[in-house]
Amino acid sequence: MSRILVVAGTDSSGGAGLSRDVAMAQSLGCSVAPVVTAVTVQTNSALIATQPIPPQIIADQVTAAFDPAGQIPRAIKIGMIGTPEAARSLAQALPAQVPIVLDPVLKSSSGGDLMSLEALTPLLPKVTVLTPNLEESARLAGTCHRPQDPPELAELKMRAQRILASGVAAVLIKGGHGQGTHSTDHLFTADNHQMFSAPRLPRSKRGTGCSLATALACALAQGASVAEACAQAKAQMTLWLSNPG
Ligand code: PXL
Repeated sequence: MSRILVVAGTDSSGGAGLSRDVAMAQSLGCSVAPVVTAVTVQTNSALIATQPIPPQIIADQVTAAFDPAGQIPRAIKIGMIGTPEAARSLAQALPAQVPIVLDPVLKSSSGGDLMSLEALTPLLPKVTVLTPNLEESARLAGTCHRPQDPPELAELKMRAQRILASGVAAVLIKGGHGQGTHSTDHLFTADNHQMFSAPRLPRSKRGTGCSLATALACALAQGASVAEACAQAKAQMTLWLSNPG
């Protein structure tokens, strides 16, 4: 069984965050080394409180997870980081050779801010795949987000170029919050663009972003290329969203 490292906040409602990541990884045959960055108090409709974990404790959890006497994680998924200090501490503690999927969760799906753009900056040059939704891609690229007016391909390319300039190796801009009969994710690297499309389902679930990034990390840990991992994770999300519950 492959193992992944999951760096995330907890969500007391169970709808998103670390417990969602663990459930998805286990359903895909991966075990998890969990690194807690923050405890959040949430219901499905509100973010009530956030308590960050001290940066040194975050770094120590990472170091312990890579103890050579244990099973070494083959990929890393990062969700809520919390503070810029936590991000700097993580940037130092994370090993260089293990692929990293970073979901830039700026807002909670229950409402409220989870972290600032500033908290991401130290980690971006280490990231293998960054997975923003449309709104996050606009914020990362410093442009406007208009939910009623989904971006054209040229706009997505411009956002991807700006995001790639921050040092990430690839960016997957997710189309789940867009419009149209299909939900299309766009994978950009410095010299390539690929699309992953699936029929848009008539329902949404909290924790979809967490689950997709975790499914990507599991596929990378199991030896898939970045493009194969995006295709597998998209198929997995369609299955997951089709199931009630
Ligand atoms: O789905 C993004 C996410 C990540 N981490 C925590 C969250 C959420 C969304 O609500 O609460 C802790």
